[in-house]
Amino acid sequence: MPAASVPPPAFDLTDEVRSALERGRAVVALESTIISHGLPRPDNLRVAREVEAVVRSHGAVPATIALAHGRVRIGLDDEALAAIAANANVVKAGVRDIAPVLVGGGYGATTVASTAHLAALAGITVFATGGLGGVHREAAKTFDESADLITLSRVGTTVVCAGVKSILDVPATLERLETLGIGLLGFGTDRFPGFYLADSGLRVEHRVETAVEVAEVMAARAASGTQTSALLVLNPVSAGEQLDPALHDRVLHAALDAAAAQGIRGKDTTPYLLARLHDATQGRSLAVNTRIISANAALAAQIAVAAAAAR
Ligand code: PSU
Ligand code: MN
Repeated sequence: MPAASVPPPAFDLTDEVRSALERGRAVVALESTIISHGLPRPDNLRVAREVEAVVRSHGAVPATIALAHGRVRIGLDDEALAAIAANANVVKAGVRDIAPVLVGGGYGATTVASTAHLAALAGITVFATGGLGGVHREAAKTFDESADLITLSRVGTTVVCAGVKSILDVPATLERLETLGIGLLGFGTDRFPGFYLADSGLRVEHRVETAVEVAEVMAARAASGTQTSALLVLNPVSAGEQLDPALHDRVLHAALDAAAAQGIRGKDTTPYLLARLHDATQGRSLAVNTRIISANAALAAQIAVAAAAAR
């Protein structure tokens, strides 16, 4: 569906994104928390630019989403992208943070949740990221469950990801995805991907092989009125490119212990753990993370092109 609705008044779409949406062309939403909080400087700016280039090279228009100077920006120019990447004061903005950050007038980087929310309002149906937030380990005690999950139960966006971050309790997250009615499609796999790892050890029921099949499922969701919650397209890193599982387990446990010892909590938890992993693996987890994001951006662009052709 092209943008049937007019975006709310605080939205600024770039001319390129607006024109693509008006013509029913392929657009891919991209989040900005991954740039500001998920990846270390200065690699983050390079990756953000590369991911936009990957989307373009597959025939779609990238729309990186962020908050800047009181406006919701759908599509960023290079100046805004560089500011989000360089500025240490950028707020990690979930859905509930959007309004206060707009009033504050500074920069806000949107998470999976707030990006999916804003993309849907702008009329963008396909979104690419690395790994989703979910249920944290020890959540039974801390109640730490990412707001990504509840938001994805409320918007019909198709989200291409490598599963949920492996720092989480993956089986518990899968149960919550089922409860919340969030759709899962394995892309060329029957296994739920493990973010840095090709396989989390869990199964996915539905599998597709091509972007055209994903577009068919999107159309069937619209036709059956089941587009009220998100569709996750699960795109695993290959076994050859994954982080060594033994290394992954070792550094993750050290990072979890360090987070507990330092009393890290709330929305600082995920950026802290990712940064510890990037340090402890001498950048190997960063390389895998970067590869995941690029591969997901490429697939999201192909899906957006197939969905646009089907309209
Ligand atoms: N995936 C990544 N890197 C990230 C994130 C996801 O590869 O930095 C971010 C996303 O923005 C996601 C957020 O929405 O982490 C989840 O944070 P929390 O667990 O605090 O909800
Ligand atoms: Mn949390």
